Amino acid sequence: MKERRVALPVETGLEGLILYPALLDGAAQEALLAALRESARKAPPYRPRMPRTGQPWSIMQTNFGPLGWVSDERGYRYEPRHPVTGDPWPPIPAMLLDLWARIAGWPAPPEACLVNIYRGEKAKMGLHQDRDEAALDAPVLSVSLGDSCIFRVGGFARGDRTRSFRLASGDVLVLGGASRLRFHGIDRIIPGSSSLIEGGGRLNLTLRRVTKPQ
Ligand code: MD6
Ligand code: FE
Repeated sequence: MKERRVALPVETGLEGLILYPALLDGAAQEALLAALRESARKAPPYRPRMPRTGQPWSIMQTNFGPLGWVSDERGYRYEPRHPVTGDPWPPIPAMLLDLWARIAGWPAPPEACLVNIYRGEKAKMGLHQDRDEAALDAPVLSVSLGDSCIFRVGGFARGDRTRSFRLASGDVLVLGGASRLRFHGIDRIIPGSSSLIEGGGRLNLTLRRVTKPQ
């Protein structure tokens, strides 16, 4: 995948939380979007539900890779198959595996690529920790496409002080090291901030190592 030659990480002030603004240029964003659309034909987006209550989320999701992260009445977990079609998830697109190899600083490939799909003004994601992975020493690498969002990050307890910043199309965020278990979430999407996705909206891809490498 073609990326900007100079991709300097921005100091976020939080150790292990690294932002690469516009790491993917316009052409790379278009190419990635095309690859995602192709793969998503085999793994159609579905609406996850909250554990216990079954309340539907405001966003849609799908996954690529040997494992996919799912949420429903039975809880949060990784599954090898799509909850609606019952098929294995399609492979993680090669350009995302390349990005992981270059940026994650982790010796084994990712096993899961969770796709979050935000459409409309009500789409958001509450404060959460990513902690369903056995390989908690591996970072989570996130790629944003389409409309910008307000990303909020806090501490290690839900009530800790938080701060927020924007994530724009092509930005890559690494949540690792001392920040791996920080609470974080998406307050809202900023409509009309990108023309990448027809009709607006935002996609976020999170690449994760789930199992500990042998
Ligand atoms: C999102 N991102 O950007 C949601 N998790 O739509 C996440 O939950 C996230 O951006 C772990 C690491 C990076 C992230
Ligand atoms: Fe997360």
